Amino acid sequence: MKPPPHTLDAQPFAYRYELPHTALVIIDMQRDFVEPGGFGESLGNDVTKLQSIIPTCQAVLSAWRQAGGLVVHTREAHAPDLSDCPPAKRLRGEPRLRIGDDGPMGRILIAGEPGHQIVPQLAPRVGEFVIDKPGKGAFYATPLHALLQGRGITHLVFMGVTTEVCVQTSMREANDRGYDCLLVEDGTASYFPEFKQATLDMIRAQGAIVGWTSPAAPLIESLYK
Ligand code: C5J
Repeated sequence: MKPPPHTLDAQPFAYRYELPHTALVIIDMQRDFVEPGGFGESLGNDVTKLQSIIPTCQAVLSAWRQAGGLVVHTREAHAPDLSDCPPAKRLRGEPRLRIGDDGPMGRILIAGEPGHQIVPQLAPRVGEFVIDKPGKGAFYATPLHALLQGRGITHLVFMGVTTEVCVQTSMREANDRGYDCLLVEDGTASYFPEFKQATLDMIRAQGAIVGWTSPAAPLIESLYK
């Protein structure tokens, strides 16, 4: 028999999902964005704004794991020879450190370096998927869509950083591929709080044009119903 769908209060209206067909996607909770000395800080950002969501992300991840849901972690990453990093991305602006430069946590945003790792509080477990992505979106030049399709996934719950860059891009990519997406409001952060707020508003406007949003608490509660 099919398990009953979970329902939670969300904006702009209730979000319904079936756990076996839903994946939790945690975007780019990497040391390079969240810890001092990484790419985020080299661009002049205050990384403490991103650190503040770690406890909420841990609570959702723990409940999701306990319920037996599929977990996907993404990391923004480039090959050591930078063959997948367009010059337009590497050379833009005047950062203190560019992608591929040596920093306090190894080469900035390069696969396998310490800064590329997910923060220890949210470290992936065996059996969870870890997707390295060269772009902002989790679907561009990655196997994510095929992987989700292979497992019958139709719904995605998003957390991570940064709200208006990699999270929003990934949600829009997912929406165009037919997934029903929920963004956990207190499980996502931006270096610019006003951009986070604008993104939440944009996503759920016009009858959930990109998807739904809700705080973590109702999502966690729905997992136990
Ligand atoms: C950025 C991201 N901000 N993970 N990456 O360049 O949002």
